[in-house]
Amino acid sequence: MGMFGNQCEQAANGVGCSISGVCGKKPDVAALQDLLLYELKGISLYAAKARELGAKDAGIDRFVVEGLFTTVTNVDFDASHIEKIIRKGIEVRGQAKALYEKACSAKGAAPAAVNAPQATFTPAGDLAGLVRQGEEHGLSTLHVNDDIRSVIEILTFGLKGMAAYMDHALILGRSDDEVLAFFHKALAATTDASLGLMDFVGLSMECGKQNLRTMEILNQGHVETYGHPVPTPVQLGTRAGKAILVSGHDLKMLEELLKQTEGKGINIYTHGEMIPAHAYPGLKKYTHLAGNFGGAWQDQAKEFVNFPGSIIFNTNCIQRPADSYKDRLFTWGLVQWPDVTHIEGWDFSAVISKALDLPGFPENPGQEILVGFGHNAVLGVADKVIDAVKAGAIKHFFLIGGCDGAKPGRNYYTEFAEKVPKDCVILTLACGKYRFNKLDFGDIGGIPRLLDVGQCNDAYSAIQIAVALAGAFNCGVNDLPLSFILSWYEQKAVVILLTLFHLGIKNIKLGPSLPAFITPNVLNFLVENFNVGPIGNVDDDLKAALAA
Ligand code: SF3
Repeated sequence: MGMFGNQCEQAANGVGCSISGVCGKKPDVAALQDLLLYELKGISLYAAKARELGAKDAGIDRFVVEGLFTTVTNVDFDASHIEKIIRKGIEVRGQAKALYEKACSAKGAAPAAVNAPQATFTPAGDLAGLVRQGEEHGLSTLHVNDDIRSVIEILTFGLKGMAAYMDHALILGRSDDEVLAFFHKALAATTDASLGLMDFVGLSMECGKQNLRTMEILNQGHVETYGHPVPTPVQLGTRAGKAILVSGHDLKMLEELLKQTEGKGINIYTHGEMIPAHAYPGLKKYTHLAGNFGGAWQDQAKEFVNFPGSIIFNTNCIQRPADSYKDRLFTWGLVQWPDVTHIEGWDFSAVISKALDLPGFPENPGQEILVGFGHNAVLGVADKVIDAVKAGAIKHFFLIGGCDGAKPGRNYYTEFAEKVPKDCVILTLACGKYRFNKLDFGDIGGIPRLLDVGQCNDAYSAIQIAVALAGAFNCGVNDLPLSFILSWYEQKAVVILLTLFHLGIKNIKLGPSLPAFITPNVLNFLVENFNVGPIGNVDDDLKAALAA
């Protein structure tokens, strides 16, 4: 059996999954996701040409964005659902072709032939046939050079990550034409045998740029809908009453659930990447947004057993559910798991009635932790921060963040945070923060030493903080006393890295292991241009960062 998965950090033995995904993905689902990606390229071949002629279609754009997000790690594990998407995709490809042809005829030009097999393939009539097609088209044979293939994978995974953020933005009614055009241009480029290594390097850097814009519109969507996050204590204990747990990244879904549960005696708890929700004025005004339950995504199977209410995932990262809680688990949006009830649309009554049937929690208050240090909050006390740096009270900033995961090497991040000297501030974001966000770091002259910037997409906010600090000190971001200690897991982390590279940010330490899809030559390129390096020993890495 061949390799079918190497796109995330848990790829077996740091190379690739073969028999079954370490994430729980079965070979048939992996093959169908590959076929969906193959089909999306066919759609984008037409959509890119149509856009060159000024023609676009929001439905086609959205299908490609959602299709890409569907193939991100820990999103959709349901073969029959992916089959439905593929069959719909053939209709969408026809619409994209018609759009292109209509645009040509409006200009009085003859449409160019689109002969790439992605634009012409016919899906098999049954699921087994689709799986076989997916296996055939999983690994592109267009380029034989391993380095080119490696950069194409970086670009593809970057596009998948960016699609996740664009999907959230679209749900909030935000969009950007240039970003949508780039999805098509870049997907189409992966089918072009005439392009070489540096073309794909350029496209990968452009992907980083387009993702910065995507995170910006998502940030605008959040802030304009729910207000700027404000520093807010989050309760880790429980409140007496029925309970629903929300996991994922989507704030709009949480808001709808909060509205529909008002006055019903149900408390809503956040899980994983939903914890920053507590800091948004438009969400924290709901008094039944009670607290946060559990840690990062990889602990869900052991923690959800103890959640006495219903549980809903609105984006990744879902894992194989244990039988003990499968019947009270729901999915929404693009997340799907076979035999787990999926909520279509915005009616959460099934989740609510399940929660009402379950015992709920007793009153049991616990620790509180602070969230809500987005750029608006941090820059609101910028004068204090700058004075503290000038006076020598703050010596260095560490951005310790990214995705969490199950590998034992991830203790590095806990140990690193613990060993950061007392005159340094830690910025954190994404689910990697659960490695240390319950520790007491104290403060420096009233400025907390641990500042939780938010979700992974709030890397945008962290970048704004870094840029503002650089402006205040009249230097570049690379000249600031700031070190990036990042953990990666899936494709959203890949695109954030591309964004940091696009911004020219150097000296990033990355772990717990380097991506399986990066060849030694491509790694050398990244080292030479960005001095990116693997995490090593905490004491040595800390010493080197403080000496820089
Ligand atoms: Fe975490 Fe899945 Fe990446 Fe959003 S939630 S950072 S792994």
